Amino acid sequence: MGEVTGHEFHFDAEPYPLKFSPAETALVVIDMQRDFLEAGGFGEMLGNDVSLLRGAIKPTKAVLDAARECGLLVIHTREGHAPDLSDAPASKLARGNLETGIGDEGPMGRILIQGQPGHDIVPELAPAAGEPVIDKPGKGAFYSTELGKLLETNKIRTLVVCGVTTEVCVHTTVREANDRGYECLVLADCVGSYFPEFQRVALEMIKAQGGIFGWVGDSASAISALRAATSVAAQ
Ligand code: C5J
Repeated sequence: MGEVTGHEFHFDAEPYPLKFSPAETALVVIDMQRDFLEAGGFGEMLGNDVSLLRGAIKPTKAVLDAARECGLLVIHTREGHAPDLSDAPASKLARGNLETGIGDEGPMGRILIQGQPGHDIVPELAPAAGEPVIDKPGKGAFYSTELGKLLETNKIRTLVVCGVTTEVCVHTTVREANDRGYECLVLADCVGSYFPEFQRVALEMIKAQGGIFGWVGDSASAISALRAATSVAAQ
């Protein structure tokens, strides 16, 4: 496949189309982990309806396939901590006054601990060989990780963002990215929240005021833009 430098493509998005160059674009899939998305995991244990998050799996898989086909850098993140919890602030461990919380034995192993079954990415969206997986102790994917360096090394300017949850780790990461100069496109059907009202408002907030910290699109229009880029590259 040829390189698509010199061509500019655009994603249909709100508040206006977002120009991108595939060589400078990465797909970032945030925290699609079993503990958040699967029945019997930590999220459900806390009383959440995981079906509200699971709806994002299928469109995200379709975007993942199109991004891989187009040769985009694909990055996955996971929220979690070292087994000794040395990277977990006391405030995070105490938050919620939970009887069973981070680091405790939960329904899918120790909750949000690296290497435990619940910390894994759901099998439908498993990283392909060579795709970077960023382990992050916070809500934002830049805090205390190598993500910034990875994007700089690969000369990335645009991030296409999928993942969970919309108002927490997706928002925090997009805000961090925006302040670092990245253009972020959040795909509405590829992100999910346990709270339908938060999902709606979180997406509104991103694109308000002329795209105050990003753009909002959907999987169908992102896939069509990626396919256009892929077909130019194949010529
Ligand atoms: C994420 C959370 N990934 N809601 N975590 O959003 O605690």
